[in-house]
Order: sequence, then C-alpha cells, then structure tokens
Amino acid sequence: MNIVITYGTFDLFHIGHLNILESLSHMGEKLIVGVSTDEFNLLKGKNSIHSFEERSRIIAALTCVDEVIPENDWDQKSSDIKKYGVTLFGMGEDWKGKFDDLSASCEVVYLPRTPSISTTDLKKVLSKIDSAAIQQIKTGLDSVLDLVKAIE
Ligand code: C2G
Repeated sequence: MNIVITYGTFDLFHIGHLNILESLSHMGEKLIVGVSTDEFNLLKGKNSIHSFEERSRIIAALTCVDEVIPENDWDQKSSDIKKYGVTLFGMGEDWKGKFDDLSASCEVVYLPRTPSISTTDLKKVLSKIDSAAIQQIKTGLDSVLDLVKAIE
C-alpha cells in the first residue's frame, strides 16, 4: 500500500493547496497531511488568519485527504514516515531539494506549484480591501461632520 505524506500551513485555503493535495492523493492509496500548528507557524515566521483547528478541519473535509496530523516542528518528518509507513513524501517545488535527506526513508517528490496564487498575495488583497473600506467610511464620516458644522 502506497502511503503519501505532505505538510503545510494551508491558511486561506486556495486552489494551489487543492491542486497539490489532489495530485499527491493520486500517487498512493492513502494521503496524510501534516498541518502546521499555530505555535510552529510562529517558528516559520507565519501568522495565520485561520487557527490550526480551522485549517485542520478544512483539510480533513477534503475527499482526497485520509488523515490529518499536527506538524509541530521541522524534525518530525522522518519519525512520521516510519510511524505511518509512508512510501512517498511530496511537497511543492518551492521546497525543491530541502527534504532530499528523507529519500533514505521513502521516495521524495516536488510537484509544480500552481502559478499566480498564494496565501501571501491573498492577504495583501484582503488588507487593501480593508484599507479601502476604512477610507470610504472615513470619507463618509467627514461629509457628515461637514454637514453638522454647516447646520450649527
Ligand atoms: N502550494 C502550491 N501552489 C501554490 C501555493 C502552495 O503547490 N500556489 C503548495 C506548497 O508548495 C506546499 C503546500 O501547497 O507544498 C502548502 O503550502 P503552504 O501552506 O504555504 O505551506 P508551507 O508554508 O510551505 O509549509 O514542513 C513543511 C512546511 O510546513 C511547509
């Protein structure tokens, strides 16, 4: 039985995440996903919008995912591979070469990333929307204040 494992933050879940999880699920009979905990994310320098619990629920709801485990640190991969009898470890190619050491325990693959989508970009768009909305509210309030002053 081919068992596949991958790891990630999976914040603001998007098509790039789905593409790689579905691709990996087609490479074995079982797909295990290690979702980075909030504490580990801080170590990764990431501050997620969704909590670990929310991100784990979203991943667990996917039909292509069979099991979700917490990713607590960088070093758990080799013990996970042994613990779960993993035959293939896969990540997006932005990690190419970073986990080659695991090839002593299982096959290691790096798959093409989905272009032009990332959680970082989504966060930038969301923050722009926020600031535009705040600006609109401020402009509205300013005109109300002008009106009040004119009436006084
Ligand atoms: N990904 C992708 N295409 C994108 C965005 C992400 O294929 N447009 C892939 C990444 O290559 C990664 C997975 O989706 O394999 C999850 O991405 P992130 O949530 O950004 O995870 P990351 O921060 O890379 O954490 O120990 C490994 C780390 O936990 C990986």
